[in-house]
Amino acid sequence: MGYKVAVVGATGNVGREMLNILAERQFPVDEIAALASRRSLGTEVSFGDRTLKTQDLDTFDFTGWDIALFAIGSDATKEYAPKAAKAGCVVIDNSSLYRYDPDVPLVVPEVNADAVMGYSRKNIIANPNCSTAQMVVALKPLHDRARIKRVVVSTYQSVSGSGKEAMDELWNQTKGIFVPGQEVAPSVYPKQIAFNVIPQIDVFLDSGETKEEWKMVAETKKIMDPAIKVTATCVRVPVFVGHSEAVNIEFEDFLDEDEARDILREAPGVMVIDKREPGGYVTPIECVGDYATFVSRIRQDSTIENGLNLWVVSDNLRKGAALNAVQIAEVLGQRALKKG
Ligand code: 2RA
Repeated sequence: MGYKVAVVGATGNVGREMLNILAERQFPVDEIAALASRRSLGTEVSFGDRTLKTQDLDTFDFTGWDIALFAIGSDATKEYAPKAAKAGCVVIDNSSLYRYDPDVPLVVPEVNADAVMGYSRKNIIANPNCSTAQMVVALKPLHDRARIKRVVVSTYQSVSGSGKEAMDELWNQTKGIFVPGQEVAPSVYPKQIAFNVIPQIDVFLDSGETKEEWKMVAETKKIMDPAIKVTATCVRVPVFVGHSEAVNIEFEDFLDEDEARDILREAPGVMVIDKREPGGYVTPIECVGDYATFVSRIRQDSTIENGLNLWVVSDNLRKGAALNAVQIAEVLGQRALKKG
């Protein structure tokens, strides 16, 4: 016996990946519903070798459904997630709406799987932001060994994190640069993204940091340890899929780079590719479609007493969103919503 699973926002980048990953990992599904807004109604999406027609989220009745994976914006989530949760369906939400709610667990299964059980407070579990998810997968095993005091992270985030329109903007702007008269002005982004980098992701806050940077701080604390200090600079780069991060870590205790490499090799969800030769590291193109968080360039930071540098790369639509949500559903199934 399996689960009745709804994917909300099934026509978006993340919703489609959720359906792919549920099928790939053979999540025990008895019934599947692909839900979308009225404007995408009837659009077909793939689920393994099946094709599903999207149904109207607005009129869908969640009664009797076990799990809903939400991949829509915060405003729509605010309207529909409480309806689903009230109907007894556990919501796993990819928006930022519930991430900082003390009554909603924020979960990365490799890091804090036990927190899933807090779902029962509101029938909602939050999925973290993509840039946080891959970072904490790499940080947790190192924190367990040497206690992290402070993290300085710079991100290089792909345009798929902003949705399909942003991917089109990068594609069309790139083509337009070579074809006179077909230049494409920035519309999703505040500046040209083709052949450029933009040091702004999400809105600016009064502190001067952007909301994406603030999310990395707040979410790392909630998922891993409130004592860890994080400072982030988040940058959009002209890459379609795959977020990269240069991470500098200061520990309480000394951690040798070779020991760190060994720890990361054994860590769940991590793949170490770290040869000190040209190309002996992972770039975003190589991580597309993969489940792992790749760690490369592991090396001592000799400017501080107990410091390490890492290069961390992952498929932002997978570990950063859809895969993490399906992994949460798997833990929920094993620990709480047992079937058959
Ligand atoms: C981004 N953080 O990459 C977003 C996606 N969740 O813009």
